[in-house]
Amino acid sequence: MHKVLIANRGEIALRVIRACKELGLKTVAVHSTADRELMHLAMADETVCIGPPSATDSYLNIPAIISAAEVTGADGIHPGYGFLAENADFAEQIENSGFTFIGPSADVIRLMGDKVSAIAAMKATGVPTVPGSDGPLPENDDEECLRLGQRVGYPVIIKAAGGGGGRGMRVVHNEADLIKSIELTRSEAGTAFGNPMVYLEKFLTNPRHIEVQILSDGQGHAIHLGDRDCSLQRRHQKIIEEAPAPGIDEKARAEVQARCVKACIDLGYRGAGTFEFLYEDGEFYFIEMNTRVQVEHPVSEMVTGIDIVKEQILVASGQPLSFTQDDVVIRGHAIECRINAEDPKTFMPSPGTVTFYHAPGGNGVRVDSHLYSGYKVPPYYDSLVGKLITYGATRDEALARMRNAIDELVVDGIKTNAPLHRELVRDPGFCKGGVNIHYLEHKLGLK
Ligand code: MV4
Repeated sequence: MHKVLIANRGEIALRVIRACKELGLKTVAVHSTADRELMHLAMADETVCIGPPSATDSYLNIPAIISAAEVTGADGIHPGYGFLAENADFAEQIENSGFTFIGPSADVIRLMGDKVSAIAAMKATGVPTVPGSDGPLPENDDEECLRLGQRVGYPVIIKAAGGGGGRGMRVVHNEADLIKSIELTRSEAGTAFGNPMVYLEKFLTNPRHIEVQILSDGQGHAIHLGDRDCSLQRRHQKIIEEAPAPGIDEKARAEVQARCVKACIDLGYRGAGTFEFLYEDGEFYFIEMNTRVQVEHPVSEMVTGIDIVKEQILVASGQPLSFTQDDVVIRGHAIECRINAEDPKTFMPSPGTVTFYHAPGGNGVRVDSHLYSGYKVPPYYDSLVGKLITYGATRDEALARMRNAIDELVVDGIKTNAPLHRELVRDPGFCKGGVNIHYLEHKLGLK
């Protein structure tokens, strides 16, 4: 691979271009007409405008992106996260056009995109799953659905096979509501995902959201980079993540990490990936796999010293992993605060011009952000404008550094959620560690 096209924008485009430059690779930045002022365009060897502000016509426009690769002679395409990162057709068209998709094969993306097939694959390889229907619910067989509900025990959750990330699901508290909930979820799923298939799981009432980061070369070598706790969230938007997850049962942790590595080998997985679990009463339950680099990947990089984006590029270019599990040591603790351009009280987006920007610094502080003084945050895309990551020998040290860092951050001209972070990193519950997925919504009075 010699030239990488970055099919994304914002902080992740900047993150990818930095990795490419470290590896001595040429870069192509593609952008919409609303994104001419993005910082990484100035760092790229070439830039190509691929369409108007609407993401549908630019960052989601597959022919425009492949054409940009053709005219610039790029040979690799990095999708970042969001947009086309988990679109199997995109990966397939890239490979069929003779380029390298920096990610897993289209087949694996498709397998994991369908949550029913993903869960079946995990069961087959020995990754622990949530007790449930283990397959799609039958259409027109209410008796069988009621039997399944009874066997699993209430409450249950109905999920769409085509959903994920919190889309297309419904909790059912008793038998009387089961059939109509299934039909509602099925009908919504057909409309939203073009796939009416639904499945059933036991509903875990107070779980934590723990995920395992893996790297795999598709040549028989796979490793894990430990876990992350992403429980602090609001409406399925993560706010703070950390690595390693605090207070996890060590036996269960070692077991689930080993199962994830085995799954990568069994799947022939190539690239970076994340196994998402619910963790309750000392046990892990697989819910989904993400086949992309994630927003929160830096906390795993900080505690392992491994550059996940560089490794993605290296394994995509056919190189075997250059280190083994024994080389991976989880050392210290890292915390990430997502900085969003939004009102800290209403969570409404707050685009506009950043009149002054000052990034924090100091020992163990990392800032992944495309902000600069004078940058205008466009209203068309996700409101994430940066990530503040701190590292420490202990969780308390990482937290103390985060309190300083978030206090030092200055973003004038737009509203950001920094005031919320300043409160959260001093919240006794969060500081203690191990809060569940409902903690933030309860604290905000949403539940
Ligand atoms: C669940 C669950 C409880 N029990 N599945 C939400 C996002 C999607 N990835 C899966 N989700 C959940 N699945 C069972 N069987 C609770 C959630 C859930 C959740 C999960 C992770 C992080 C935040 C969440 C917020 C609400 C619900």
